[in-house]
Amino acid sequence: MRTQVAIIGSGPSGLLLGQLLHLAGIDTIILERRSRDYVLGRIRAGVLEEGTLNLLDRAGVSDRLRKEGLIHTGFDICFSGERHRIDLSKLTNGKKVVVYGQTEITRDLMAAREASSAATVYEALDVEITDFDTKRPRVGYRHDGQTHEIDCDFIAGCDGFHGICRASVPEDAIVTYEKVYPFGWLGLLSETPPVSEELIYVNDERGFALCSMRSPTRTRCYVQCSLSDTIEQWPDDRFWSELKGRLDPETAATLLTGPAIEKSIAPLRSFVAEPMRFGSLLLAGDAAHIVPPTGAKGLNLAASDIHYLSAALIDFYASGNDAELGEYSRRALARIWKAERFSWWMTTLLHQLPEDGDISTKLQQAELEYLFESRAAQTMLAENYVGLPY
Ligand code: RFL
Ligand code: PHB
Repeated sequence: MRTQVAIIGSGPSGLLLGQLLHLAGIDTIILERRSRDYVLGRIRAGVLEEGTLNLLDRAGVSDRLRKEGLIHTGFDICFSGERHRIDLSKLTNGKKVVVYGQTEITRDLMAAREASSAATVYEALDVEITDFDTKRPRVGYRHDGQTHEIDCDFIAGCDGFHGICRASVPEDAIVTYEKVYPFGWLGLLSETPPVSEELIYVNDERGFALCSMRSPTRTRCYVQCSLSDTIEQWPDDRFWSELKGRLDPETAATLLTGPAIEKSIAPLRSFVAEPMRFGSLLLAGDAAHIVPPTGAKGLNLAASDIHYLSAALIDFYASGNDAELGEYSRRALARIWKAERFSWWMTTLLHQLPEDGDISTKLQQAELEYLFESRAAQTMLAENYVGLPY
């Protein structure tokens, strides 16, 4: 088999790259280890920056998003029993974010791909990439009990944090930076109306909490939990009473609870791999970097990588020279590090960090008080939350 760009992974990065390249007349094959339903069943991100929305417009997959997405012009931070609103639009000249689940974006992108003639292989096993230090890289995999091989010009490593693409790069060619946080997020999705029209981020002595949503009838909430906790230790009742305990009493009193449709624990990590290009192999999204979810940046960073990468590949096929591809890693990383900083800052501001001692509690309190008093501090938060320019 032969294609121009072999894309490994059908998460948002791989699907969006496939769609933008398809619109530019570039041939791709997507190889995905899991089934289509498994990919659609993963509940993850919910908050989209304007840059991500514009890119989805350009990809021609935003009809439903523009109809059903919930426009948010601010959010609350709850601290010491009081809610403080961060007015994103006022602080950023009218910018906003849109709440629309990653699952729905994935569904829209999959539908667009199925409507095109582009190939996707689900349940592609033992994917292996070779010769990416040459101009004729190859990808091998197993499907339906048979082995297959693809010859291509480029391999796009969109296979997430645990994928094989980054892991295939020789150790001496890559530098990684990592911080693992000593706590996790327990997330619960339920068919209940959100407690508030906007998101509420909570810093409480019992730990961080977040009240988010997927629609006017669907709630997504998180509580900071211990890394050793298991889902079995968190029946729905315990989750809801813990969340209520972390919210201010007025909000807690209006919280409607219901059975979990989905519940999962996610570890928190900051991670960057440099560079993002190794000859004919190009990494994008979670394959190259991870942010803790507090700043709602993971999916948005995947989208901005694809903005730079798709433009560089399209330029390569139009001009025949790879100058733009040579700039991909530098351009993407400049934005990635700023999002890493912001996500680390939001995480440190809002979680309980007992291992850092009492001083961290006092510093956090001072930082939050300064934030609530200072328009300059709120502007820093708002312009990062709505997304820095591409
Ligand atoms: P994905 O989505 O992990 O997709 C990678 C795909 O590659 C496949 N794969 C392989 N395929 C073939 N061969 C192999 N060897 C393979 N190994 C893996 C996988 O099955 C998968 O389908 O990476 P991608 O596309 O880069 O997208 C990244 C985003 O999914 C991620 O950054 C966000 O979900 C992060 N995130 C959030 N981001 C936001 O922008 N806003 C948010 O509000 C937000 N909230 C979150 C989040 C992530 C969370 N978790 C659980 C990690 C909330 C949570 C709880
Ligand atoms: C979500 O709705 O899943 C969500 C929202 C905001 C975040 C993280 C996750 O910061």
